[in-house]
Parts: sequence; structure tokens; C-alpha cells
Amino acid sequence: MSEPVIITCAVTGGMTVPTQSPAIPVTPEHIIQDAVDAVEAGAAVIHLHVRDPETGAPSADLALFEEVLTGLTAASDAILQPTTGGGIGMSITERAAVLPAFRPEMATFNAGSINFGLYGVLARGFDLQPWERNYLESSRDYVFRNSFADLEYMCAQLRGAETKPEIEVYDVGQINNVRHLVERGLLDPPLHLQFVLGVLGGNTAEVDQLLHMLRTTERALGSNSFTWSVAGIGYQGEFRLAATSLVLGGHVRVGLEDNLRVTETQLAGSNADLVAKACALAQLLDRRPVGPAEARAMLGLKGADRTTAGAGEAHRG
Ligand code: KMH
Ligand code: ZN
Repeated sequence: MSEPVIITCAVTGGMTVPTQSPAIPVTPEHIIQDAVDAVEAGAAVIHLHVRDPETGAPSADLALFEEVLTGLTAASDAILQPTTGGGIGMSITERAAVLPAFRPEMATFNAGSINFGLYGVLARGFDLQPWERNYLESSRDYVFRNSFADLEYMCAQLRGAETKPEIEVYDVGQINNVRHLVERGLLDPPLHLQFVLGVLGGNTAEVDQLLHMLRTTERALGSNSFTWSVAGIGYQGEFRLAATSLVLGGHVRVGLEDNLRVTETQLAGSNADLVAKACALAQLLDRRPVGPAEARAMLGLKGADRTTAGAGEAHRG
């Protein structure tokens, strides 16, 4: 019996810009359809950002989140995991607003501050929209802020919404932040960690970095107190670390938020292309991609009926 693996799909994100690939979903309809197709291809968890449907710029608009969450709730039984990371320039309260509004089963929790350098894209010759150029350039002076006060606030918002955090860890030092929050009773084991490797400002997307983070986490939290997954940034990062995670018993995140290519030289046509590749890799390495119901049991989630997405009054306060 091969060991189950949870595949998460990060559908659109706030790190890539639409000019980089026509496959990046922008409108709520495209985000919903691409996520449904990703579930069909084997994803159990859908990690969600939203974008301004006109410009494609990352957005914190709760009405857009409601449209996407409602549409996805109607179209699939996937575990829906909205971001609390948002995009460059969003405040902690803007980022956290999805929690009281929709009380999702899961949401991200970013375990510390890092620089978030996206400006390298500027040198790749894309004919960028003016906002995309400004957005990428602004990352030169951007700190993705998650101070201890921010972390305390987010922990309270997650607990208040009965939302299980997926703890995003970009740098090995953030593992000590997680231990600190567990010791203070602000995060509740068993934890689910997502090692996000390859952001300019965090640990690089290399196997030894992943191993270092995993061993550090085992020492800090105890090896039976957490499940873990890997999100590698870029083509090499995504699939080399996915393979490593599959061999080590971890879970896997793929998607156009993190990587735009399905081979070294080919752009992915959709998120489903990346999920299908991750599933094929899993099966080759004797891991069995699980559906949403089994993933819920593995992660100890409350069930989609305990969310308020699509309830309509959620964000009218
Ligand atoms: N967009 C990045 C600044 C998350 O989803 O919580 C952070 C991010 C992490 O995407
Ligand atoms: Zn994200």
C-alpha cells in the first residue's frame, strides 16, 4: 500500500504577474475553472489568491474572495485555503480579513518577515503592463512583514475563525518562531507546515536546505507533532523538491503561483498540467495522491460545512 500524499495547488498567487504567462488565472471565473480542473487532476487542497479582474493585480477584495470561494464550494469538495499573505503592500488587517469573513477550513500563516525580491523578472524582457513593472520594482524595497505582533494577531484571527493554519516557512530561522508560538499556546499542534523554498529573501530551493529545515523542525517541534509539505519556487525548485518530499514522506505543493513551466522549456498550459506532473511523479515514487475527504482526515479539518464562504452575509459585517 503506497503512502498517501496531499497535493496542494497554488492557483494564481501574488508573486508572478500575468504577462509572464497566459495560463495565470486572473478573473474569478478563470480561477474557479482552473482550480476545478486542478482538483480533477489530483489536487486535494486549493491555495487561493484573487486578482483585480480588469488589471490582473493582486487584490484583497473580499467580494472577489467570496465569488471564488462560493463558486469553488459549489463546484468541488476541495479543501479551500485562502491566503493571508496577500500581495505586496497589503496590511496585516487586510490580509487577515478573509478569516472572520469566511471562516475557511484552512488558510496560510506566514511564520516570519522576509525580503521578497520579485524584481528579477524585470530583466527577462517581458513587455510588462505599467502596474506590473511598478509592482515588481517595488519588491526591491519590500519587506514581507510578519512581526511578532503580526503573528500574535494572525494566530488570534485563525483561532477565532476555527481555521487550521498552513504554516508557511521561508527561512530556517522561522521554525524557531513557530516553536515560540507553540510554547505560548498561540499555535495548536499537530501543525501543518509548508516549506516554501526559492523566494529571493528566503532559503534557496535546494535539497540540502529542505533537509536542514526538516531536521531543524523535527528537533524544535518533535517529529510526530507536524505534517509538512514543500513548495519549490521555479521549475527546478518545484519538481526537484517535490521529488525529494515524495521520497521523504512529505506532501507537495505545485501551481502557477510558484512555477510557470511544466518542463524545462515549456510553459504550463494550466495548473492542472502541474498537478498532473506531480501526480505522475508521486505514483512513480510509490505515493498515492489523496482526494479532499482523505486529506481532511489526515489534516484534522473541520469540514466545508463549518465555513461561511458563500453565505453572502459573511463580509457585510
Ligand atoms: N504573495 C506573497 C507575498 C501566502 O499565500 O500566504 C506571500 C504568499 C504567502 O503568497
Ligand atoms: Zn500564496
